[in-house]
Amino acid sequence: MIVETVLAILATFVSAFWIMVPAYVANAGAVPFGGGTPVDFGKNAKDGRRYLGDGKTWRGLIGGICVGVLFGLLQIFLATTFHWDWLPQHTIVTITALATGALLGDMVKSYFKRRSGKGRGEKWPIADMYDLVAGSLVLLAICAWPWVMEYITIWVFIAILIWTPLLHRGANIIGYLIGIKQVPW
Ligand code: CTP
Ligand code: MG
Ligand code: K
Repeated sequence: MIVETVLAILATFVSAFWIMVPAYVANAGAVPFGGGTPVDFGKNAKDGRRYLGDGKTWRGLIGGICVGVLFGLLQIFLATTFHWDWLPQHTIVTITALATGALLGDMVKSYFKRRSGKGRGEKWPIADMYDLVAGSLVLLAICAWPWVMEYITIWVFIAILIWTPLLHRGANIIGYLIGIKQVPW
């Protein structure tokens, strides 16, 4: 009984992580690729502040999506080769939606962050990490609703909410230490 419960909880956390790998990798992958032309081409909105700011670049966007999808392809390869049938079975559609949605959510976040007067890289606690969760899951729901219904239970969703701050904190500290991120958050 206790063993089964522990295994079920573990499986929930592993499934949540497995689902989110393309999104987490895309988000982190944008950092080393970042630089060059900003997505908003340096333009200001009517309030005189940038639409998105210099932290959102085409290279980061495209590069991040590509590594996210690449990791997703690796997951599909591993799951099919080794018959990891108990894990959520990713498809080309789910990994692409998750990777793309993560970075679209991040840009929507930056749009509102600029409107609220916060500068590039300035801390904006909850929004700075759940932007990628909201973006990736919304796009996933749009592109693969039956898949979401099959794999994302309320418990998996809660596990995603728990994983996110842990991984976000860890990844940002690593990025800061190896010098590809300006601030440790
Ligand atoms: N990055 C990028 N393009 C993106 C997303 C991120 O080039 N679409 C790069 C930028 O170099 C950015 C870094 O990854 O500075 C960290 O990403 P993030 O924390 O999302 O951006 P911030 O610099 O904090 O900008 P903002 O305040 O707009 O969130
Ligand atoms: Mg930031
Ligand atoms: K972010």
